[in-house]
Amino acid sequence: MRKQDMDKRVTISGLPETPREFGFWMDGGWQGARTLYERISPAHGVPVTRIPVCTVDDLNAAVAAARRAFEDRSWAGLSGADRAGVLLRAADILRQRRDEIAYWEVLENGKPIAQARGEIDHCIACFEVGAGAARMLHGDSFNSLGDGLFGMVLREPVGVVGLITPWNFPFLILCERVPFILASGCTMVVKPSEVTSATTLILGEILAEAGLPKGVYNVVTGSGRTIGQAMAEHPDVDMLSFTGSTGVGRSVVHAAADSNFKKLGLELGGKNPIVVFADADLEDAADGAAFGISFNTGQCCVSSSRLIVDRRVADEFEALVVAKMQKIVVGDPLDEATQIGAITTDAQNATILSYIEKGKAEGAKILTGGAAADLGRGSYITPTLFTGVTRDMSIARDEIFGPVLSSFRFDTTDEAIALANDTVYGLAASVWSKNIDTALTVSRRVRAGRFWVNCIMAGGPEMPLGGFKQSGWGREAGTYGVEEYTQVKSVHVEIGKRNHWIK
Ligand code: TXE
Repeated sequence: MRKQDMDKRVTISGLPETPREFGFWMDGGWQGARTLYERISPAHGVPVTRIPVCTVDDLNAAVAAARRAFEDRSWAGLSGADRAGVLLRAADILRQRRDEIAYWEVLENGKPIAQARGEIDHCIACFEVGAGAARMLHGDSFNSLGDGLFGMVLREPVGVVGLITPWNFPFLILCERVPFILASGCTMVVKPSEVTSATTLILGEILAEAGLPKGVYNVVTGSGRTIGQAMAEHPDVDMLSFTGSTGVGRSVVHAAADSNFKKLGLELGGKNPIVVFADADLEDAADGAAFGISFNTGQCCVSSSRLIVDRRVADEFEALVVAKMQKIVVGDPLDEATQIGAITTDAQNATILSYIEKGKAEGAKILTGGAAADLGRGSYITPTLFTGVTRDMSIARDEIFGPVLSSFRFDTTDEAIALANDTVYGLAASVWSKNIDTALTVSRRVRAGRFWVNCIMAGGPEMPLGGFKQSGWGREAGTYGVEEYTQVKSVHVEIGKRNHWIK
């Protein structure tokens, strides 16, 4: 059976009888691979997908396809309106295939099905916003250079983009980038995480059906160490967008420097503060704090993992957070009622548990959680709140990437801001206060790329995302995201007769 036919026949409830087998996606079609990697559902312990282990030759072929598609102008040469048309058709197809894509996200990642569907809705919005941005992309002009000279600033697509994505939001992080890269006129090769590749591959089929010319979107699956590294070193990749760990981000920077100085976009780790003042609506803030660290089992780059709370209400507030955390439904991600599902990989599970042990050993006190939840199969960790955390502890400094919240106390606004900024990261932050002066002061002085006032993880793809400090370079999504994948060219036009240099 052809893979395309298999797509139409998947059941989207219960566990698959046999793992779904994929090819990799190149030049507008499925490609066979010699070796396959079998992904086991982290929640259910059964094989769910079989994904190609591509070779560096496969990568080279995909980059060549993306290069051909860029140079032949089949995409970059279209009007913004035509590019928008493809993106809008893709949004429609995503709407039709929403449940199917959500299902494979659940099986490979372990996230709850209801959450996964919500993420696909966000992805649809990304394509719609990308379509608008494609039509509105424009440069600038300088009518101020005198009567004899006119200046234009053109925005041109960077060229062939490499995109390396992680496993925590396989489809959402992909869709926060792909429509904006496409809107710019670039072509691309994607390398998803080896453990969550299915939906990135499915997107190839969707984009082809939407009318994307062949070679514009290619997916090469396999390990970071081989395919990811080769992509970062590739001399014919013009730009690389990497989302993942700070350590690999650093190696990608070296690889870019040692190859062709490719332009880089980096979204790396975070240790994001949530600052709660005594005048906040404490019930709302407690819900926000419990949600901010537990959503996606804390495996979010923007998880609010440091609670910085006004000492006057700290005991009361921590008790509210504990009550909220204890009500969170931890369970099988295919169950509609589940709020947090399985930890995505064994390695991540071990990392989170080791940080819980470090927190205890360093003298912090657990108010709730702090243990694995035994559901018979899969790895689950209950939402955890540590109090009595000091700045030097590893649970205060390191990105844990799990449902583990560390609580600190402050007496003054300046102290709260200093605590919030006491991290090498700067991805996101949140402040809770009903005092506009306080909320604005904290928003302006905390160094983070995304900020939420009396809310958390709110927003849409219209708004840019990205980090300050060691959380990364550049911005994704919205018009800022499209511009990131362009470079500007200054065009100078002389008007009238030249004033000769040689008289
Ligand atoms: O990330 P990796 P891992 C953080 C989080 C987590 C830690 C480790 O703290 O605990 O990173 O997760 C590809 N050259 N974040 O090990 O390895 C890899 O195949 C090029 C935060 O899974 O960075 C995958 O596609 N690419 C983060 C992607 O990089 C390489 C999301 C991310 O994997 C490569 C994920 C190499 N040498 C983890 N090695 C966020 N910002 O949201 C691996 N990759």
